[in-house]
Amino acid sequence: MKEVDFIWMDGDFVEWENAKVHILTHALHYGTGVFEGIRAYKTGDSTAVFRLDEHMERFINSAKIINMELDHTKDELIEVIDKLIVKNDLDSCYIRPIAYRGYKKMGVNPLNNPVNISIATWPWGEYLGEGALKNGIDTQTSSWSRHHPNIFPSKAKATGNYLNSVMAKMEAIENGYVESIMLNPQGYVAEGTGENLFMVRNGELFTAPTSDVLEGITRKSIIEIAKDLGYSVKKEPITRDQIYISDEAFFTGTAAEVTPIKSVDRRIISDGKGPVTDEIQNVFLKTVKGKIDKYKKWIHKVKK
Ligand code: PPE
Repeated sequence: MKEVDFIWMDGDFVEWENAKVHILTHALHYGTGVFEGIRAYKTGDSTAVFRLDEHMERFINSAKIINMELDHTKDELIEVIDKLIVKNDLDSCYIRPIAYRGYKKMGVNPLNNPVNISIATWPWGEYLGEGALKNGIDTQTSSWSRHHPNIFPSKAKATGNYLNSVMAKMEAIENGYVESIMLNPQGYVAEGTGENLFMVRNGELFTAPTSDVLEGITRKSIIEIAKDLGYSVKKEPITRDQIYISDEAFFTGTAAEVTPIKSVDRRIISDGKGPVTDEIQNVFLKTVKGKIDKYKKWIHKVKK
């Protein structure tokens, strides 16, 4: 990965190579952390962070779900992000806030351990491989199911939840695919290991209801963009074979942006990128760079 100069840890800007934690950090053993993934894009003379407020809102909500009280407010954390981008001299980057139960006591009970917090930034290119945005990717249906909501707090972007994604991701790669599509415990399509999913059939868009998936901020943006473009968007259970016979399908996420799905379980979906995906990807990539007036409300300009 591309290293930069500083990572912010519990109030201090620490040099990248010194941003370390104790081996008995609670979160390392028990998955007791929450994180966010945010992207900043270069726009003309400044840096634009996409939907920063919503990401930090979700961060705080994730912490609430797993019973962690943060000793920094949303506004304080936003100020840190501004400073960190400037200090690291970045004009486009990925931003990773993480809050976690730190070192004090061992054992499952986290309540006596401190809550630590850190923010890192680094340049991050195409998440699903070079050319993925243009050419699309090959996917499989995972043999691992997505979370049942009463097994994991699936609305929290919690570190522990991600072992499920890690298993499905490794399975995809070992089988020669780029990404897995995960089904919910009832067998309906939920999401990718780090993305939400849309399919297009007969000019209409479909995506899983939020009950089954992470409430993706890109997903929400795409729904608004698609509706503004005149498409109907249905949030309803989708079966894997509906995707096999869809006209187009694509993943959305902060890291993945809008990545076309070329095939699922070796059924070709579209020859790379269909026209609807193309149109939506185009508008999205302009939106995040602050080039569309209507969506400038989603842009936070970094204060230098
Ligand atoms: N589902 C999952 C499981 C998920 O992890 C993400 C984001 C999304 C949907 C899309 O959410 P949003 O970014 O708000 O549109 N995954 C993040 C982490 C990726 C990683 O490998 O780390 C991301 O895209 O930043």
